[in-house]
Formats: sequence, structure tokens, C-alpha cells
Amino acid sequence: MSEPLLTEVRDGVLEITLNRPDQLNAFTVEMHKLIRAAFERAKTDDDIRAVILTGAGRGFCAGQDLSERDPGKGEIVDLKVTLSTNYNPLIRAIRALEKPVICAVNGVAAGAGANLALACDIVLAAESAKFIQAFAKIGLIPDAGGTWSLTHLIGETRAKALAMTAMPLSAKQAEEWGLIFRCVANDELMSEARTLAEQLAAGATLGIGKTKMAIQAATTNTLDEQLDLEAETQGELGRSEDFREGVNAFLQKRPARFQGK
Ligand code: LHQ
Repeated sequence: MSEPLLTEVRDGVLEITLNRPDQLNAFTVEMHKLIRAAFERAKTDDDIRAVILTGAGRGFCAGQDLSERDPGKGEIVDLKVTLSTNYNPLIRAIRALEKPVICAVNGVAAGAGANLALACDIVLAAESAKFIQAFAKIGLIPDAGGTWSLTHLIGETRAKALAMTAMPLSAKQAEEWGLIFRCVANDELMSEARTLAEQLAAGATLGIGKTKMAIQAATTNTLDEQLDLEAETQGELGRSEDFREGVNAFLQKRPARFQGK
């Protein structure tokens, strides 16, 4: 049986591929273990400066593998434990990683699969992809951060309609609503994602990571708190090698060579 999760490092970019194409990459416990380890590696390995998350085959991810959490089997299915042990740590790891995470949504993203994509920093989707808050069809609420991400990204009106109806949202519409960054031609998705990731990985990644943290903090901070955070962070970055290199390169009219330090 092939590995349910593939990883590859190229030019400073860790590419993670969900790899159960016949089940539209629905999540199993095994996949959770592997993806947690991959994000832990992204955190600790200085040579990794950006991450791409995508799926193999025609789907991105159909959420939880429902055959693994089937209440009809007579077992007790404690979804609180499933979320606390698997999904929540994954979403927290992505948000806490001080490196950019690009999601290349290659096909349908349903249930926790959709919300996994929305937890990433820059979401590109193939034009054939769609986002489905499938939870309503099985009597659940959006999880994996979905109630939070949807509300913050597209507002209560659209969040409620998508979540209550489980209607599929096309990649184009998702882009128009600001749910994702860009909808791209199917055959250009991976090249666009890789070009973007390589560009970020070669950039001033210390500052890019801090940018991620500051923008995320803005969701709950007041302007006053945010101004303080900006001053604090900028003070730190002002002492970085990347800042010195960036300014030198500008003044010497040459490309900068950033090290993420
Ligand atoms: C699947 C799945 C799947 C297993 C497709 N599981 N096999 C967290 C905590 C704990 C428990 C509960 O959940 C959660 C979070 C969640 O994610 S809840 C939401 C779970 N996901 C869903 O409800 C989505 C279920 N899937 C679908 O509605 C459809 O498959 C979509 C709309 C995604 C795609 O439809 P189609 O393009 O028509 O493909 P398909 O339905 O024919 O699926 C292809 C194969 O994938 C099929 O297997 P088969 O052997 O018949 O070819 C499906 O059974 C399998 N598959 N999703 N979640």
C-alpha cells in the first residue's frame, strides 16, 4: 500500500501531498500522525522556508474518513477526542508556524478538508476545485477551525449560508468572495504554487514569518495593541541580517541574498 502522505523538500520548500486519491484524500489517524510530523519538521528544520500542501488525484481532501468514524459500527465515536487529538493540533501547528504555508487546492475540498485549506496562509485553487462545508449533511458543525475561518474570511452572512446548506462553492466564487487568494487554471496550479513558494523561500523569511504572526494577531488586537506589536517586531527585525542585506542590496542596486536570519 502506498504512503498516505508524501513529503519532498526542493529549493527550501517542503511539499506535503495528501495521498489517498481513491478516497479523495480523506483523513485517517495514520495521516494525522504523518502530517503532524511533517509540520514539526517544517518548524524545526531551518532549511525549510516555505510549505506547500496539496492532494494527489482528483480531490484535495474530503475531510474525515467517515469509515473510520462510523457510528453505525456500534463503537462509541467521541468526536471531541478526534478533534482534540488530531484536527485541532494540526490547525494550530499551521497557524503557529512562522513560515508561509501555501495550499494548492487541486480538487474538491470538503468538510475538515475545506477548513484545513482555509487555515493555510495563501490558498490557490484549481478552477475545477470546490469548497463544501459538508458537515450539515451528517448532523455536525464545521470543525477544524471552520466556524472561525469562514466568519473571519467572508463574514457571518455567507458563513452561515455555506455551513447550513453544505452548498458547493466554486473556486471562482471563493476567490470573488475573498475566501481564497486566487483561482487558477487546472494545469497551472502546481507551477503557480511552486513559483510562489520558491519566491517566498528565497525571500526575507524571518520578516515573512513575523508578518504572518502580526496579521493573525490583528484579528483580536485593538489598533493600540497592534501598533505596539508592530514596533516590537520591527525593532527585532531591524537587528536581523536580512534587514541589513535588504538595505545594502537596494543601495548597491543588486538582488538581495536573504538567509532568513
Ligand atoms: C470518502 C470520503 C470520506 C471516506 C469520499 N470518507 N470515503 C471530524 C471529526 C470526526 C468525525 C467527523 O468529521 C470530522 C470532520 C469532517 O471532515 S466531517 C465531513 C466529512 N466529509 C464529508 O462528509 C464529505 C463526504 N464526501 C462527499 O460528500 C463526496 O465524496 C464529495 C462531495 C467530497 C465528492 O463527491 P464525488 O466527486 O461524487 O466523489 P465520490 O463521493 O464518488 O467519492 C469518491 C470516493 O471517495 C468514494 O469511494 P468509492 O469506493 O465509492 O469510489 C467515496 O466513498 C470516497 N470518499 N469522501 N469523507
